[in-house]
Amino acid sequence: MWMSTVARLALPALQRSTSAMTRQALRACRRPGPTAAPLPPCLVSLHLRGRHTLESASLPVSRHLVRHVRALDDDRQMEVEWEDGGHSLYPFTWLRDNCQCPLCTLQSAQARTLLLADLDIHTGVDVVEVTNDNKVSIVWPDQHVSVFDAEWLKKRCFSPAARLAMQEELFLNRRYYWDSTLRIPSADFDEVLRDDKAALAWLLALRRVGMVYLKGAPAEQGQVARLAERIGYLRLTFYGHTWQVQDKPMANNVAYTSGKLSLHTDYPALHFAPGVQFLHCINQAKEGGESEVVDGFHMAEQLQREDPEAFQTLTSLRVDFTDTGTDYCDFMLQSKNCIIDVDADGRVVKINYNNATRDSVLDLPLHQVQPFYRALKAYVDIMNRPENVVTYRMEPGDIVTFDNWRLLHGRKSYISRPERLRHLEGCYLDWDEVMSRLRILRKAVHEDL
Ligand code: OGA
Ligand code: NM2
Ligand code: ZN
Ligand code: ZN
Repeated sequence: MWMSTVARLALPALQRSTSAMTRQALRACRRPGPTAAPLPPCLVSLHLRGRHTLESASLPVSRHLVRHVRALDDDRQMEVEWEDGGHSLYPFTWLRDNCQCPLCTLQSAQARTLLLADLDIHTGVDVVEVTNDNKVSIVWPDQHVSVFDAEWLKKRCFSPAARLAMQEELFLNRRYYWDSTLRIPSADFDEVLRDDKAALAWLLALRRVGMVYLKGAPAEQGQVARLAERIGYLRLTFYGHTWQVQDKPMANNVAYTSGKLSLHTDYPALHFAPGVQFLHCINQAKEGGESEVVDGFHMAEQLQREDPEAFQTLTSLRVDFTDTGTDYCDFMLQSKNCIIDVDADGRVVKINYNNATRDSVLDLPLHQVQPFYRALKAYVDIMNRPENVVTYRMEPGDIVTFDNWRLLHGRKSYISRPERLRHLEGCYLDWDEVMSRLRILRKAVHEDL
């Protein structure tokens, strides 16, 4: 059913705008819908929801025809007039820099061989014209010739709308924020390993929603590594390639006890914390050990609205984190991170917070200490509101995959029984590798359609 419906359902979406797709997928996550019977109510199957996530995988297919080109010599730009009446402007310098000919590009690597030393950033043009196969040809003053594909040019249009569309296609930065009413997207472990469409739906939801639940994995070690290999490679840390979350004597981390873990992101003691985390339940405790998650980006947005001063504090003050011990090898980490990282445009991009590894060294002037605690408390109080927290209980064979830059996760304390040890196996990946696989899968699925 999945295989047959996906093409039919996804193709009409190619005409729809990205924002419409985004809204639809957002609704899909919040709205209760028809779910497969065996799933707990907090999970929503990606089989049924797949079309919503796959829609955002759609790549534009329309063919853009060039009506006319002309050189605007005074501005050193080339203007393209499209058949639909639209116009695009391309600076001469950029066009010369991005000549696609075999002299300027190593075709086998799709990489530039033209040296910046050899680029005249004040170049003019001799001739610009449309070829009869819908390409744009430019003859440069030194008689070098560049030929540009119309579709290639269209995608690289410098208008704000085109740039926005291109960046969204590349990075999928638009997220769906959620609260306790989230029905966690879920998929079948084997299907994600086997089927490209299922894998794509998984990674799209992981990016958009921040979390996907996989069911049906064997309850034995090695499964998170298989899943990481489906993407590329995992991220090695001092806790090993994969790591065993168990109640251990002389634990080198609070996670390796039976105690409660308050909402946290993993590894703020690193300046570049792992972007993605997989946790596989091999054995669950009889009493306790339930999991909790919140959408850290959504919580940051709420904090910004309710308490802008606290938001300002947490996005500007750098906090010390520390982690010392021995595992994969011995380690003595120190980091300085803002609790909430924002980009140059003020958008939240990463949460760094684990109360266990927050250092007693606090490199702040005396007068900022109390305001810092007040701000942190305000953020944590918002996170802990019941209307924001999603609670679930992992059972053997379940794997939770989530955005460790965005979600904060925790677990309730549990009663440790040596004869039936609670056991999760985990590993990390980084977003670059996950997004790389997502783009490849999207291209493959798109070409298939
Ligand atoms: C961890 C962690 C969750 C759990 O190991 O960092 O968050 O359920 N574990 O044990
Ligand atoms: N491990 C120990 O920030 C942290 O200490 C998270 C979690 C790998 C499960 C480390
Ligand atoms: Zn060239
Ligand atoms: Zn954790």
